[in-house]
Amino acid sequence: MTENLTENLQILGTDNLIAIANQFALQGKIIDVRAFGSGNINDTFLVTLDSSKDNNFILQRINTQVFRQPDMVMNNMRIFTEHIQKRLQTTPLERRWEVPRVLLTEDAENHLQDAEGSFWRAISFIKDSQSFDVMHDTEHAKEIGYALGMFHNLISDLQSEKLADTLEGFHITPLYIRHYEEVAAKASQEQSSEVNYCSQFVESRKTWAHVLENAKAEGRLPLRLMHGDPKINNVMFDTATGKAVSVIDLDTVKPGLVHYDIGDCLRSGCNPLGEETDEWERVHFDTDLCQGILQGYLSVAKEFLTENDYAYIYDAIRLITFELGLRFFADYLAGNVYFKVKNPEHNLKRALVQFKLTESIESQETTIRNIIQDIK
Ligand code: GN1
Ligand code: MG
Repeated sequence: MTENLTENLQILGTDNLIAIANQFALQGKIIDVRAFGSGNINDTFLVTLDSSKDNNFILQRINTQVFRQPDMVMNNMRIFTEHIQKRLQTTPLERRWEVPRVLLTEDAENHLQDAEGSFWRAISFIKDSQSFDVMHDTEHAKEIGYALGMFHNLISDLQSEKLADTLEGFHITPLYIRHYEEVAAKASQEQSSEVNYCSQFVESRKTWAHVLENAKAEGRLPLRLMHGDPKINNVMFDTATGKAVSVIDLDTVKPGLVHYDIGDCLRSGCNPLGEETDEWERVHFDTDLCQGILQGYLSVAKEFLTENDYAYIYDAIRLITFELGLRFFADYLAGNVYFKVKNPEHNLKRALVQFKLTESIESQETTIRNIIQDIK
């Protein structure tokens, strides 16, 4: 997404960005602002200061078309980061683990609104850390799993009602199906073989797509707090030790199912070509990486998982992969209104990647179920 981000930087202007960043209470002078990361929703920048301590922070413009009540997002963030900080103080871990902090403005506000009405906020940068878009090996996979497990563990004793629902319908697959049906009925795109493949792919899995929502409604899966977006580049690794040290991108931490997270982490982590690959026909789900992530996850999550939770892990992996394909495909049909794109076909390509990955998961169902059975 680098071109997209550079474009944003040009539109917003470095001087404007510096002026906005300067309104946060800073310890030093700004020496650089640059587009950062590969997010599909918000605009993210890395700000560098001339100070010797904490010389970087993250400046973000929240996409208020998606997060319609950004105040609620910030309020949630304050509640769960305080909870986690307290837990870490009372029961320190034996390894480095950090939680991003919300940085306040000079007026002690957790965000600011610019003249155009854009919503800006600043978040601390996890020092000496980096993230990766694709998985390296099973050690890396175990660390990603550990990070998600640790994140779930640290919020598992915070009541889910304490956090607001900041993005209604997020990960509720039947609602994405309904939205897809609405946009497909109006869509005017050419019926290419790729579009037909996607339509048929969705059509043949529509009834099954209720699997997690049914389990939730029937009380087999409890509502818990979740991260909402634990893709692999949202896990930060210590640059010296190579160990996971933080989970970032906390906008979607809210009540939901931990299964959405497990599914999302595996669909993102076990696709060695990455979700932005052009070679969608070669996409596959790597079961060794799957085993690594689940091992790392269960090393910290065993305490709070029930027998039913294990029973739905396979469905979660398959469903969240399918769901992201469905979300990309529907957005393509709707004219690319939700996810940022580099070209008009971008969301169609992304959908094909996720559907190929879903097929690969389906063809390895027995292996994946055996992995879950063996390590639980
Ligand atoms: C979006 O913006 P980003 O990249 O953090 C999306 C996730 C998707 C992801 C796919 C709020 O996250 O659900 O899994 O793209 N976030 C939202 O890359 O819709
Ligand atoms: Mg995100």
